[in-house]
Amino acid sequence: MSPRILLLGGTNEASRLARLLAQAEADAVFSYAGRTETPIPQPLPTRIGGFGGVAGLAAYLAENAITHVVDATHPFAAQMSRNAIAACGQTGVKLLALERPAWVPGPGDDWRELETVAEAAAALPPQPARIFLAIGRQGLPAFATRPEHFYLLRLVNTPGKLPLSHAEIVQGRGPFTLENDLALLQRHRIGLIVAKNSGGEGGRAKLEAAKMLRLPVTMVARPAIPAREAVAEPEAALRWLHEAARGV
Ligand code: 3Y8
Ligand code: NAP
Repeated sequence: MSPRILLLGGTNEASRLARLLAQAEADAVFSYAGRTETPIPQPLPTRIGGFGGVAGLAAYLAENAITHVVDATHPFAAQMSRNAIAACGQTGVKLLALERPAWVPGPGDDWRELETVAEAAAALPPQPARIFLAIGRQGLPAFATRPEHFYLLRLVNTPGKLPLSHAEIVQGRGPFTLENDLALLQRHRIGLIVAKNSGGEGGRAKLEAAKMLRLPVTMVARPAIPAREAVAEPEAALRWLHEAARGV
């Protein structure tokens, strides 16, 4: 029986795998959480919204006769990944993570690596600074305790009320370019960047720009996710699915 695939998306790699699966005319469904107003359309049948925890995901797998799950969610989407491990464990559905490697500092990078967003807020400099808070929307409340700084925020959708008083928002979905991020940092006279160690190419430009402008970066480490079979490239995930189709 050919695999019926659930692809948990929301990253550049997930979109690349979706194109490969569509070209292969695979029996696959793409899944978004529904975090943004108009997510990029995908070349696969797409569902949007949570499943309802582990039980909801297990039920979805059974009701849709899913045989293989590829978790290509973002490294900070740890709850979704934990739920996928649990639900696939309960139902016997095969699970593969498509997860890009973390960024590592190189020559010329001035990084301070911290474990959590809260630690990053606590570690901000004592004197007022102009900070590019490039972590999206969900982590912002941690910085409400540091109102003395100016924050430049880049958000996919402009939200309602912000927990930060001294802040300016630019709207952006990414992938971002070096030219764009250099201009952004210079235009807003940024002195420090706070980023999540997401890996991949879509959010890397700000780090290249920081290196060129000799700006320090506070890098927040990924949350821990329990061990699971994983590959780093969409092509390897496709090979895994082809082998599954041959029953190997
Ligand atoms: C809803 C789907 C693709 C996917 C593109 C990648 C690249 C551009 C870089 C900065 C950092 C940030 C943020 C970011 C990047 C890609 C990728 C990536 C970072 C979309 C998307 C969805 C989301 C959700 C959104 C979060 C937010 C995080 C913005 C679509 C565009 C900061 C993460 O307002 C909100 O609630 C937004 C929430 C989760 C993190 C946060 O906590 O706020 N992504 N991002 C997905 C869903 O509903 O399931 O709208 O089209 C996807 C992408 N975002 O197909 O090429 O592969 O990483 N996304 C971070 O990495 O730090 C921006 O500005 O420099
Ligand atoms: P999360 O905190 O790990 O997940 C919270 C809940 O959101 C999950 O328990 C699940 O709800 C639902 N969910 C998450 N991803 C889903 C998906 N792809 N399909 C269906 N439901 C999903 O997730 P998050 O960090 O908010 O990320 C949400 C989405 O944004 C993911 O697709 C992720 O790939 C993408 N994204 C996140 C980041 C980031 O920085 N966190 C960056 C770029 C893209 P139920 O429990 O109800 O099933």
